[in-house]
Formats: sequence, structure tokens, C-alpha cells
Amino acid sequence: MSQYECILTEVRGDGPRKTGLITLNRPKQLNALNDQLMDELGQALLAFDADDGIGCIVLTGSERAFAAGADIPTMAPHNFMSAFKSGLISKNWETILQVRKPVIGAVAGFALGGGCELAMMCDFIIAADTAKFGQPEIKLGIIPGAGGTQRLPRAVGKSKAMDLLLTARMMDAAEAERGGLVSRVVPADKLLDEALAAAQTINGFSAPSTLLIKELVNRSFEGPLLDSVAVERRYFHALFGTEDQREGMDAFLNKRAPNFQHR
Ligand code: CO8
Repeated sequence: MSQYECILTEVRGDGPRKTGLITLNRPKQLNALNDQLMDELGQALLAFDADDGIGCIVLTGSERAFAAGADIPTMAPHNFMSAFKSGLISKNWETILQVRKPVIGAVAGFALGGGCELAMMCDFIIAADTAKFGQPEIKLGIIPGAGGTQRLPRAVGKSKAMDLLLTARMMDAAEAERGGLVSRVVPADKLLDEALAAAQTINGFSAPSTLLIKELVNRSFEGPLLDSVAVERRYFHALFGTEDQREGMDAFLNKRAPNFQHR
């Protein structure tokens, strides 16, 4: 029996180095990312990273959703002080950045909010033609809290990132590929095969080369970004001091349109 409840883990492939496959698995909540899921994901990532028999990790979700964001019922009751003091669900959100081996995101369906941010923390993303990316936090009266305002502009450029962040619209797989967020788009029924094949190719190369390429690309891409993500986290927490956060999340939970006070 699996030691996890919110994710599934498997080892795939043949040859001396294999692939660790992690599947996000809260189907009823469209893989919304709660503390338990993020804790389990962190543990699974570090376990595969420490396993000499594993060369690469593939992170995926379901056909319907990679992940529809951080878990809104968990966040809804927070105020600024509780968010600030607890770090609001930040534990294990960035564990993926500690992984030295390549992590491939295999995304089908919704990758929204924290789900899009998690996908962007993978080393590259292979998308199914059904994938939809977005940062809709503004609809909840908050902002992204795990790198969305920082990594999205670096991936797709300022204009498209501003458009997505400010209008909350979703971007389909073709637009994500044009913008450079994803490396390739494949038919949905081929997504996992394609991601596992890419992993298998990487597994056949020299491990030090793969680790160093990953480290160096990330050094260039992520470097000064981490400071900005820390500022982003503070503002993310600060918005839990506003009525509009309460209204945005209450409206979502009660399936009604929000009526923001501060327009
Ligand atoms: N959290 C919890 N539950 C969710 C979430 C979520 N983010 N998204 C969907 N669900 C649930 C729904 O409540 C619903 O549950 P139920 O059946 O019990 O009512 C179920 O999943 C299915 O959802 P829908 O019925 O809404 O399905 P639709 O196909 O009609 O719509 C959508 C799918 C478009 C994905 C829609 O569910 C939606 O808009 N979801 C919210 C998306 C969103 O706003 N995401 C951003 C959340 S905020 C965030 O991610 C901040 C990250 C900060 C990270 C900071 C770390 C430190």
C-alpha cells in the first residue's frame, strides 16, 4: 500500500537509471494543493532525488487537472496575522527547488494559480493539447504567492504575463507553447508516454552533466528571482487583511460572483 494519500508514486522505465513518476491525486478537488499534498510531494521528490537508481522525475496530474491551485478552503479563513505568522501553506511549496535531478512537468487540463506555479518550478513542461494555464488569483482578491508574478514574465515575456495576471484569463496549450512556457504540446493520450520517453533519454546521459546543466540554467533563470518571490509572499499574506480576499473566496465557495469593495 502506498505511504501517501494525496499523490501516487511509481518507478518507470528500464536500464540502470529509471524514472520516478509522481501523480497528484486529489481528483474531487481537481488536485487542489493542500498542506498534506504538498508535504507528501516534498517527501516523494526528496526520496527520488536521494535514490541512485533514479535519473529523472516526472510530475503529473490527471486528465482534467494538473492542479487547480492552492486549496481555497484552507486559505479562506486566514487573516494577515495568521498568514504572516504561519507562512500560510509555504511549508514544502519550494521543496521541488531543492531537487538536483531533472523534474519534467507533464500537464493536462487545468494548471491554475499554485498549480501553474508548481508546473513552472519544474525544469520543463510538456503539455497535453488539453492543458490550460493561468494565474486567476486576482479573481479571489489575492495575488500569486509562489512565484507567479516572477516566473511567468520570465517564461512568456512581460506583456503576456501581465495580460494573464491582470485579466485572469486562461491560456491554452498552443498559446503556452508559442509563448515559451511549455517545451512541446502532444495529444492528451500521449502525454505520459512522451514525458517518460524524454526522461528515459535523459537517464541515458551522464548524470553529472544532467545535474550541472540543470543547476546552471536555474542559476541564470532563478537567481535574483528568489528575492522577488520573498516580497511576493509578504504581499500575498498582506492581502489576507482585506475584505476583498474574504469576499473573493466566499464567493467561490458559495458558487456566486464576487462583489469587490475596492474597485
Ligand atoms: N481549491 C479547492 N477546491 C477546488 C479548487 C481549489 N483551488 N479548484 C476547484 N476546486 C473544487 C471545486 O470547489 C469543486 O468542488 P465541489 O465539486 O465540491 O464543488 C471541484 O473542485 C470541481 O470544480 P468546479 O466544479 O469548479 O469545476 P469546473 O470545471 O466548473 O471549473 C475551474 C474548474 C475553472 C478550475 C474552477 O474550479 C476554478 O476556477 N477553480 C479555482 C481556480 C483558482 O482560483 N486557483 C487559484 C487558487 S489561489 C492560489 O493558487 C494561490 C497560490 C498561492 C501559493 C502560495 C504558497 C505559499
